[in-house]
Amino acid sequence: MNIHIISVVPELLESPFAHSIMKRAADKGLLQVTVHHLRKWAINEYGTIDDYAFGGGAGMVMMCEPLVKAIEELSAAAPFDEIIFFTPDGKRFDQPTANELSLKENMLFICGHYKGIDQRVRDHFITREISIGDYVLSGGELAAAVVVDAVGRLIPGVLNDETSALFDSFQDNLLAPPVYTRPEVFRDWKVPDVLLSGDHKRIEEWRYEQALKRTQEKRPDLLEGE
Ligand code: 6GU
Repeated sequence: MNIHIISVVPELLESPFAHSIMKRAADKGLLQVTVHHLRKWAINEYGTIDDYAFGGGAGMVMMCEPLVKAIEELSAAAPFDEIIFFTPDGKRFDQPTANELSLKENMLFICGHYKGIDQRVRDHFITREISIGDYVLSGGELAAAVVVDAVGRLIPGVLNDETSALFDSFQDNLLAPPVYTRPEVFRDWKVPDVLLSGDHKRIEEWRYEQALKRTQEKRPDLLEGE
């Protein structure tokens, strides 16, 4: 999978993909993330990429020309399956969306800043608008990093044990059950007996009950659609 990201603060996108599972995905050739600085397509030698909003009001708007030039130049190399704009007024990102995006080959992510981007870019080029939650970030970069991580780990071969993504919280609308590791007793807190029983059927039943209980307690909204 190829993901291109257009940003005015590309430094924010250096570290998130350089470690751990995202690094392994890159090293294995399964996920390539390329970050482009929007200034490269600035309208003048001063690096201008934004301007005042027509109609007035505080805040700058990212201009059509740099964005459209960037989109057209990058699309010419290989057409994009999706051109996604990160914005707090987008559709809330969730696991089904991550699953869907994990099937794409070539995507372009555009990170907004300031008061957003000229609406004409949204109208004519953007295939999907994503928000990562109901709060405002200072730019789309951290949101884009969240989506790259959530999507990247679903690409077959990225996780060591491919089944492990199947048991993630949310994949079945349930939160994951509690987990424990050695020692069996820490202070006087003991690991539940069933997990030490070696009885895999009982263990699976226990895990399912716990997942259900946790979901009822913490996120009853996840069960309501059932
Ligand atoms: Cl995608 N962008 C910004 N700026 N703020 C957000 C967001 C995105 N998602 C939630 N808040």
